[in-house]
Amino acid sequence: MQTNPRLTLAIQRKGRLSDSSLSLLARSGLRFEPTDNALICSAQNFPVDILLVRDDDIPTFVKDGVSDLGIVGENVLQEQAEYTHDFEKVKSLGFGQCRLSIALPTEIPFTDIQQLQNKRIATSYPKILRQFLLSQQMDAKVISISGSVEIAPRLNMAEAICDLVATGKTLAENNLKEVFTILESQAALVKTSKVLSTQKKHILNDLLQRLDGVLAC
Ligand code: PRT
Ligand code: ZN
Repeated sequence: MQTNPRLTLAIQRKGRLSDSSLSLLARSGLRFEPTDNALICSAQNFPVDILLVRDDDIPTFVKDGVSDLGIVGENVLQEQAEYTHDFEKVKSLGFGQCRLSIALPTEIPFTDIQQLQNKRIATSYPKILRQFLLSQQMDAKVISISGSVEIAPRLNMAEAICDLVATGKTLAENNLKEVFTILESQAALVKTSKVLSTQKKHILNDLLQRLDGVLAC
């Protein structure tokens, strides 16, 4: 017996992009009821299954074709850049805006990014930071930590940090100042590069039309 195909879309289960991702889908007319611990949730009125996962895993799911689509920050996509030929960015979605910036302790005067030459920079985005340093022909020691990067200068682990900034409140609270933006980011819809069946392509086109309608408002 042949079952009707359904598109899969991976979104962040719990975090900064979750509510806006669910809201975008709801405003696009999809009806679904995610429960607290559910990892998958089927739209009741549209052939889409929503996978609720950690944001860092979304590029892998989409790359492997486990999920046809994903909604994830461009910062995460870029950090996992080896996958770029395995998925296509369909569109930016206008939420989850932030920037990846270099920040210094407030008391350190900033003149030029070159002053970080041979210094230590703590970050959760080692790949993007290394690419940036290379583009500036700079050498600096990249200290890779997975969270609470803002604490590194106070612990004398690093002279600077490279982290996501939205309002700048967290930096200020930690006596840090933003001095240089490396990357502007927002949430994006990505699609697997694996070939979709004709039926799935139809579902995708329908979904994209709905999303475009909402995003145009
Ligand atoms: O559990 P999971 O792995 O899914 O979530 P996560 O903890 O890795 O990610 P999460 O929910 O923190 O962020 C998901 C995505 O939201 C990021 O990848 C970005 O694309 C986007 N985003 C937008 C942000 C921010 N704004 C943001 N402000 N991600 C993180 N922050 C953090 C930042 O790291 C810093 O600690 O918020 C702090 C700074 O915020 P401000 O407003 O004080 O400047
Ligand atoms: Zn994450």
